[in-house]
Amino acid sequence: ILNYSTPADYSNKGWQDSVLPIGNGYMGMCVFGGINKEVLQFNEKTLWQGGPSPQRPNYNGGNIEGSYEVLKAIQTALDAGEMDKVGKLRNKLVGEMDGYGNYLNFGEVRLDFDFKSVADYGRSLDVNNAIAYVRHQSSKVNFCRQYFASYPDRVIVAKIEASKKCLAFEVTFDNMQAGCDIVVEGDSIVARGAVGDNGLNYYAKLALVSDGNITASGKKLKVKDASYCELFLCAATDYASVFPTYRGAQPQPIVDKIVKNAIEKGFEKIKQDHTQDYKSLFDRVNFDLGASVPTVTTDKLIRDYKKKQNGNNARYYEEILYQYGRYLIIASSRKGALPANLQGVWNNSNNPAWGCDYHLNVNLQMCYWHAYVANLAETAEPMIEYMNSLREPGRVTAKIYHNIASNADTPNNGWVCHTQCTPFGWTCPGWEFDWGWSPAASSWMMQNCFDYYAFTEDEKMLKNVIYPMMKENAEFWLQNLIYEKSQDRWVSSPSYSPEHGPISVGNTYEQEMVFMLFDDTIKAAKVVGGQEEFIARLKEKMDKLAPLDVGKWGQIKEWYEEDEWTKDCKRNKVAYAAKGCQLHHRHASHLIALYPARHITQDTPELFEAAKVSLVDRGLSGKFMNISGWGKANKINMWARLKEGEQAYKLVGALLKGNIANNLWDLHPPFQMDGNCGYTSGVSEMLAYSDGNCIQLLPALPKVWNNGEVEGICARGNCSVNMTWKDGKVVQFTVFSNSKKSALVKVNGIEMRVAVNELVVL
Ligand code: FUC
Repeated sequence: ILNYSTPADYSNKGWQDSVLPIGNGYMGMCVFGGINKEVLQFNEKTLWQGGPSPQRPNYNGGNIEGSYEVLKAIQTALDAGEMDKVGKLRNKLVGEMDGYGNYLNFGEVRLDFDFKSVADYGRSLDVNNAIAYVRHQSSKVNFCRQYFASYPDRVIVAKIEASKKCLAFEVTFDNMQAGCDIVVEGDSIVARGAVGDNGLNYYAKLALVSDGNITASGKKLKVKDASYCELFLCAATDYASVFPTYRGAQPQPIVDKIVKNAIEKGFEKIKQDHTQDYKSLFDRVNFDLGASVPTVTTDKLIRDYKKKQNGNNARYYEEILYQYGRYLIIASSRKGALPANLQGVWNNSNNPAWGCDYHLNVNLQMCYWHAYVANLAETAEPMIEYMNSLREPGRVTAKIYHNIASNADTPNNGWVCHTQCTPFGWTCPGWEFDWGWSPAASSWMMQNCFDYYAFTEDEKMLKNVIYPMMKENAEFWLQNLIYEKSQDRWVSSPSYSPEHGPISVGNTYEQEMVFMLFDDTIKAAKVVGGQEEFIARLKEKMDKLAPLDVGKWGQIKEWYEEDEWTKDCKRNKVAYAAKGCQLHHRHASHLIALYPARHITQDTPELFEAAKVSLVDRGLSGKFMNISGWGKANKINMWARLKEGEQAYKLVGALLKGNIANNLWDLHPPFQMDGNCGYTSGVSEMLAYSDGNCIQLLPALPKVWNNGEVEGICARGNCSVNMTWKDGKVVQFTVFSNSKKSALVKVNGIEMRVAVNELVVL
């Protein structure tokens, strides 16, 4: 439980640092907990500007016709080493800016009270039940507000109670979109309008149920002489994930029905179903480092950790942040809705950082890294469906930028998307080459999708959804790779290591992404069956992708040319800087073969050692503390894969000290949910490593976590694990599976085959 003794400040900073977020995948709400002025800022996932619009009759997902010619010209110039020409052309290989749009703030529900005095104020978020509370006493009366977002009933629910029948407040919608029409209808307030930029119709309804008096006053409802008041909120738009119009049913009838049903069902039953639904996911994992619930508030817990990283409260903070990553994805990613964006579902701005979009050069991937290991595979389904929805627009990009056309004869001839995507089928590169060009980003996402199968072994999902999109993405690459004679490799050209230059041919990131895609696609193809010819085509190119190479100073090269910049087997800072490389860059894209892929393991000792060199090079110094939250979370996962518990733990400390807000949101800054999810996946990786063959227990346990237990973390191959450890050694464990008879486990340095569903005591 997250606890606070003061309300969140009603400001941008207060929103980011202190609000309590709740959500049901469709909608999110941020509770400020103000005493006389309670603000409940809310979102609905589809309320976006951008995309198709009467103002943009030629909307084409940002793709710029004629771009293939630019691609060819850049490839030719790169081949000829004409870097000046490449420099002039690179920013022509881009997509539009107009129509990209961004995620919007829906608005606020505002409650105005008139308390003359306040005592015993407390605000909390019960992560075990996904309910937020605000409690206080005023004039000897106890007041309690509770808030939750129900997925089964698709409503956000609030209940305000008083210990005497004296509850009085006013309620209205506030700070809505420009032009929003707010009307009181009986005991409800409705808000409707259309987004100025694209005409997207939206509608929200807030209904009140109370034992007191409810009266209308302009755009407000006034509640008086009540002992309780329940509020039911639902909002929607006419967005639909349908290419190319992206419009569907009008929201009003849907919302009206949801709210009517909620009122009929009643608060208690909705709460019961909500708790049951939430706990059916959340309760699957228990992570216990032996800490008991601290007496201090959560903000103090965080402050104290900065000074002292040992003791009960430090362990508690590490435990709860682990579960918080699970809480956030359950609240922001449920089947039927769009996947979690950069901020999950929560956004208080109409101009949020990076549009609060789907960023595919690490962020969306990271938001879902913990989904499988932390036993929440269902929450990944919206991400898989979303990626599947990008196939159609992704074919347009494949055609316009890469000359890979799908038509009646070859309907699934290849799809691709680049760094950033929106709900409106935006798959083209960004409007600047250096961050915007990233065809391999689409393939990186395929790893997230294939892992769904690797963990769950759900063949139906693999055959029907995952394999077809992987295959078509691989089909894209079979045609998009070019043969580079001097390297004797099939390469991606041009290539750019995410946000970290220089522009080159066949860099490690792009090559590895394609290699990983082909490798996983072959595995998937074998399960699906009858794909021999396709497998042979993949293998032929795969043999000459050669993604990984060890450079002169013992590192995993990020760029093929790196040896040329190296002198005396040392990283030449000057030469690297001259190429535009930054020391301690937050991305570690050349190490994706280590995590999330598994092409660098202890079975490849030379690469394994080189990965350590590269990761150290990315920094563990004081300076390094300044990098983004997700950058640190990324490296927890990587150090865990290198079986270096102490190094991984340094990053845990750096993240928890430097990038976690009072409400436990990860701060890039600003708030980005990837760092929360990446932390949870990183801790899971420290506790268990699986490759589908063997499950290694405690591969990277730091000393401070010498005693503990975990229940329900998942392993590839449809297994989950419970284990207890003492003094750094596993003392008992069970591997659970409903489809296997036995499992190979590496525990305390020994490999053993054990029967599943049986307790093994060591
Ligand atoms: C990537 C990162 C940035 C930021 C953005 C949303 O481009 O390099 O740091 O997280 O995504």
